[in-house]
Amino acid sequence: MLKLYGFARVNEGARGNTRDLRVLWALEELGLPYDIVGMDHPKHDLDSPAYRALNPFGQIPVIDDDGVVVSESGAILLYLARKSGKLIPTDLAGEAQVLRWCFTALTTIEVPVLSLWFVNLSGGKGSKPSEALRSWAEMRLKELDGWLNHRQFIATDELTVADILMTHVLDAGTPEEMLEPYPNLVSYRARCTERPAWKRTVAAYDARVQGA
Ligand SMILES: N[C@@H](CCC(=O)N[C@@H](CS)C(=O)NCC(=O)O)C(=O)O
Repeated sequence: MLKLYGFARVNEGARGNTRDLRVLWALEELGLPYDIVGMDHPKHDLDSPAYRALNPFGQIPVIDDDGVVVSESGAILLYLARKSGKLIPTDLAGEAQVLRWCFTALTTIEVPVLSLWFVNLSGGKGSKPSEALRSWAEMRLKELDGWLNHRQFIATDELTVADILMTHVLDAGTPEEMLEPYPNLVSYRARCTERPAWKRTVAAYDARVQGA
């Protein structure tokens, strides 16, 4: 049985936004059976030698699929999609579009948005780096909004794993007021988060994962 290492307890600020949700959502869309190995972050479960052997960076998520160990949410989603032949086209050209937009979500969009969050969190608010980061993030969000004009999903005409990654970056990683000027981003995120699989994922996470 596929094992997913996800949070059982995590600090209250992160609860509800953690990247194991990307994998849980994909598993729910795919209908694959799995067991959750619940990790207690404040108790330093992620620092144990056993967990570091699975992920040298001591981060969530990781899967162990009968000995196939994969970390990195993007790599995990692509593995699950290719394994099940769903949420990704099987032809090379279609697959290339999904790869393209998975990388876009995790590099072109998540990097500036996450860096801005981190600088602000570390007390850099109002400082030059924060302003520069803010315009970098805004520029990318505006460009993404343009791409989503007249598109339902990011990579193809159907939901793919690229949408799960992009939606989670926009939902969990991007401050709400930064999305407001971009109607295509707001409606895209709503279209994806209204899916029953995402709602089931969030309900199960909220019931299981404790805040600290
Ligand atoms: N690039 C990684 C990032 C994983 C990551 O940042 N995980 C966070 C939770 S959302 C974590 O485990 N943080 C705990 C820590 O770094 O101590 C991915 O996409 O999987």
